[in-house]
Amino acid sequence: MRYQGIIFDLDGVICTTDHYHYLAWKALADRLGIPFNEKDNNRLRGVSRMASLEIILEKSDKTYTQEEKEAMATEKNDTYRQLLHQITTADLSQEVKSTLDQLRAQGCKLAIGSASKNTPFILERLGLGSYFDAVADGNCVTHSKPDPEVFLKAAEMLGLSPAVCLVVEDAHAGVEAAVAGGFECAAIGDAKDDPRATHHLSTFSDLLQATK
Ligand code: B16
Ligand code: MG
Repeated sequence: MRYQGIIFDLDGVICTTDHYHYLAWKALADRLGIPFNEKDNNRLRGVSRMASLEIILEKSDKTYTQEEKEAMATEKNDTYRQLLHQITTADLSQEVKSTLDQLRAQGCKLAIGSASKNTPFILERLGLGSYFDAVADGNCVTHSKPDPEVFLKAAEMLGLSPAVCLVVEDAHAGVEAAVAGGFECAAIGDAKDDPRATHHLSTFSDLLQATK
């Protein structure tokens, strides 16, 4: 086994909550009269809630106070949390669960490294509430991706150095964070062709080959 630990991004890697993020930001943007489409949404991958809001407001001709921005972020999160209630254990794909189980059976420690403050709730909905050996998320970091803090925290929780861990990411900001932290990275989805990644996964189960 090439790695002792694997740190997974959540949104866009373990599950497809990225579409719910899009719907919730879209509802806010529509209300504010700001253009926002799926392509704009790709810029928000792996980016923290407040940083995402700043990106959306780039297309607004109004300026808002910090208080107004915080109210907007709360409005988006309330919509997002409502949508998250639709998630059930059926939203965890068989491919993802079986790949995780096989990696664990090979002796690999498994962790989450996500920017999302909703990570515990999402893992619970997916039936993965106590599955991972460590969970580092938006609640325990002060710097968001592309800063490596969340992955360094996850590695520390696993008791492993970055050199023996692999990070799996769907966001360019996440690939950048992994490399900055001294991790090798497997890129999937939107970030699949990122040249900074060591492995380029067409599908989640390609990890079994990449980690051999
Ligand atoms: P929340 P990840 C990230 O999750 C999402 O990709 C990003 O779109 C979101 O803004 C961020 O979490 C914060 O999420 O508002 O739930 O705290 O990809 O790092 O798992
Ligand atoms: Mg992601």
